[in-house]
Amino acid sequence: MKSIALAYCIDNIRIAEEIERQLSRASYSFEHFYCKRTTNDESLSTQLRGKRGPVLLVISDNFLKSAQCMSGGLKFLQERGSDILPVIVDGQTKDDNTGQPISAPTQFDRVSDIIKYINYWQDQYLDLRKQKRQLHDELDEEKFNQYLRVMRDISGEIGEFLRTLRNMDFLEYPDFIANSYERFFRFTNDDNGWRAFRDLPPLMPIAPKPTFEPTAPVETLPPIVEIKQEIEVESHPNVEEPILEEKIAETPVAIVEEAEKMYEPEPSSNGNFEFEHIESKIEPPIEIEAAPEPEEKDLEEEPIGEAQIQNWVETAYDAANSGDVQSALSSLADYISFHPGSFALRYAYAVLLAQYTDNQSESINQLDAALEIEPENEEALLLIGQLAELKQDFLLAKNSYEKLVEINDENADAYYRLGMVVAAQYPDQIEQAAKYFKKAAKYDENNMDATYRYANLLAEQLDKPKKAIKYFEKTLKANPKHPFANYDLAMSYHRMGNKETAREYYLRAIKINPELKTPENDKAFEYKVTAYPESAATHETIEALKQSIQQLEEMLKTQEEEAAKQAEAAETLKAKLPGEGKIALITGATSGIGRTTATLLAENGFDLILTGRRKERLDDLEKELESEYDIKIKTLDFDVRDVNAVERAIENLGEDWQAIDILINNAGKAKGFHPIHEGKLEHWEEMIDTNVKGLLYMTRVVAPLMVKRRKGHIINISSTAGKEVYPNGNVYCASKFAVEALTKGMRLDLHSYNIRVSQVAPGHVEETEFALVRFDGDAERARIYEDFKPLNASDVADAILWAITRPPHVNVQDILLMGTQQAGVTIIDRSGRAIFEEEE
Ligand code: NDP
Ligand code: 8X3
Repeated sequence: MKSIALAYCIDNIRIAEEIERQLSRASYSFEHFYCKRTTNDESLSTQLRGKRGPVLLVISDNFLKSAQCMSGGLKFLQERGSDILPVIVDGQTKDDNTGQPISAPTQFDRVSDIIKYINYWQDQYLDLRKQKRQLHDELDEEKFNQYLRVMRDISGEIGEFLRTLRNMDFLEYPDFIANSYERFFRFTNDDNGWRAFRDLPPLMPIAPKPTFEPTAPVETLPPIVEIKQEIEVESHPNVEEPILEEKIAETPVAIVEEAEKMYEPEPSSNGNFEFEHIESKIEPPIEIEAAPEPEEKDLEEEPIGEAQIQNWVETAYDAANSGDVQSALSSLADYISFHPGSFALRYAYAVLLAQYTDNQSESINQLDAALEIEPENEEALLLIGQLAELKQDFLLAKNSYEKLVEINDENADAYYRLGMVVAAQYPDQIEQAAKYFKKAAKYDENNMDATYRYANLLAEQLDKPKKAIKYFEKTLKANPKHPFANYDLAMSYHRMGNKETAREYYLRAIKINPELKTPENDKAFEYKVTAYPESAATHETIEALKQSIQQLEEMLKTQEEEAAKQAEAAETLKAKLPGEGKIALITGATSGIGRTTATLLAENGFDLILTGRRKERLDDLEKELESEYDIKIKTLDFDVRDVNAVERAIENLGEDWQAIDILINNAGKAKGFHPIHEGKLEHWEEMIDTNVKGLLYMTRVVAPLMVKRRKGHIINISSTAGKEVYPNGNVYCASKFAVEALTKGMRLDLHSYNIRVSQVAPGHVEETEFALVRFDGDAERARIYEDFKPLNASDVADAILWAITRPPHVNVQDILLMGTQQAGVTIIDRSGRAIFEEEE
């Protein structure tokens, strides 16, 4: 019997039973995991946590609206992706008028479908908050808050959940059962099973119809809420209707952010983007009186008694705690208008906003104002960081925590949070994350999670198993029952080739956490179930021996570690980054290939001149790179089509910056996709002016500076479109053919001045705005990379870095690169990108 986990919402049990009835004839046994509509029981993802192997996930409208099904669902999809076969089935609801059961289609392929679910969860969350206020005295506060957090998490994740699902190999139910469940057998890699199953006499399918037979008890509010007066939540078995008409007045940030992510907004007639359709959904927030900004003079205002302020603050907190947030906020706003220079009042105001309104942005604004009064206040900086994390503004969170550790370099909490943010959001800065965890552990000895996370990064990401061992052991010393540390130690020893010790730790690991005992692990650690009969005396001798071996190993380990540390330090001293002392100018650095190249060159020590038209983006990038790398940056915002602007920008650079070593002519674009007789003249002009003339203007001003210094390197970004023409590509292709001709021409004219000229010609590249620009911001048309894996912007950046770091006597003339699934401009294997995502 082959065992499969079958997970579903209880409302769809009929379908689950039908699947089991059919497929159990092919020697499959199904372990059922199901969820109801609330979170009172374990969530589905928790139930499935220890379950290895394939999972058949039946997803329906009911599933997507069930807190218990959805809680932790995104992480589950992301972690177990290829183990899961999602099967999409219709949900069930009841007709509003007749009360009859009807089916509720489960759709998530259009943006509007996704928005529908986001709204649903946002409403659930808001209603619950409202109930919290109404039931203030009768609540089990802690449990309610816990439930509230679950709802908030789901409402923040549902969009991503659906997008992740969309990118998986999901099946609609009819496709799932088609051809004798062929896709199921393919999923389980069981060709023989399928052949045998096809030959069985058919079992009449039972059409899973909508039903209201009580497949699951209809839940009211989660029982965790101990409410004296009963609250009716039920409307039909699937969807909990909001019990309160009046929506809580709050800005549903998640909706806006999700919508922004998914919609490329239509430009309005005046050319500005509008979000009217979204804004119309946003109801006014709890009225927050904007607390006045502090002015210079406020900082010198008459001091007021601390006790008095404390009193006001406490009164406001009391009011808020007893449910009157509105009056707490307005009274604080009043006090602030009389005492705008009081840090304590502003801070309290921000805390109330953070605690009671979920309006993180406004709370952050108020904290910023408070910090103008006390710029080094650690609590305010910490709170900004936390709020920014909630808002998923990780750069702000990181900056705030970094400032905090600048002020207090022993702030363990800030280091820990920095570690968490950097490890999760900045995969290219894992070493830094590890350092933060190390410091967090150093300054807070009780923070064992920091020690464990440090060890984990060392082992998993930084390939330093030996060092990791020390910290895993420290973790174990503090918590001998740690659920994973033994296993991590086993892995680390295994990696280092010390199989004996690895096995010992594995044995301890599975004793504490039996879920870790899998056939694969048994095999890897050569664990045999046979027990050796052992006398007490032998046992003692073995234990004593083990101890002395361990002591010996520890001694050797310390010596080896010292030696490794010294070698590492010497290595760091020696290593010189390839870009040190060199200046690279990149056009089009505000997005896509240019931006990614800027980051890679910064990492490699180049000083950078970054150009583009969008100044704020240049400013942000400058800040980001300067805070990360020890390099100098200059930003220039101009349009490459404007020859005067190009000349002015380079002339005004000053002598030091004019010593440009590398010019990367990257700014460029395609506009439109029409046959020649329908092409738009303005598109043609924009492409020729940017891709050809812009590149020429840049070269015309920078090349003489290189000629004067008799050194330099020009990289032109062409395209496969400059090698082959494709239908409707006419003018864009011509412009890139021109780039190739110009690359060759420049090389002929400049080689005798010791100037290298190269070209990089990529095929399709994602992580850029290229397609969006080509289709005038039409996000739907721009979805051209969904069914194959093109290049990443970083692949092109790698090629550029490689070309500019060859020894001076080598000129790489041309790099043509495409994704593996692309064989020519129009020859693309569009059978899906999953295998590349699994591998990478
Ligand atoms: P993006 O649209 O992401 O980036 C284009 C960059 O060019 C932006 O930084 C933009 O900045 C800048 N730019 C556009 N017009 C001007 C202008 N008039 N003046 C100054 N800067 C300008 O696309 P990519 O990163 O994909 O494109 C980079 C290059 O790569 C282009 O030459 C493109 O033809 C080429 N290419 C792209 C491929 C792809 O599939 N993506 C494949 C092959 C080649 P701002 O708007 O701020 O001015
Ligand atoms: C971009 C690649 O094929 O869209 O230059 O022209 S393509």
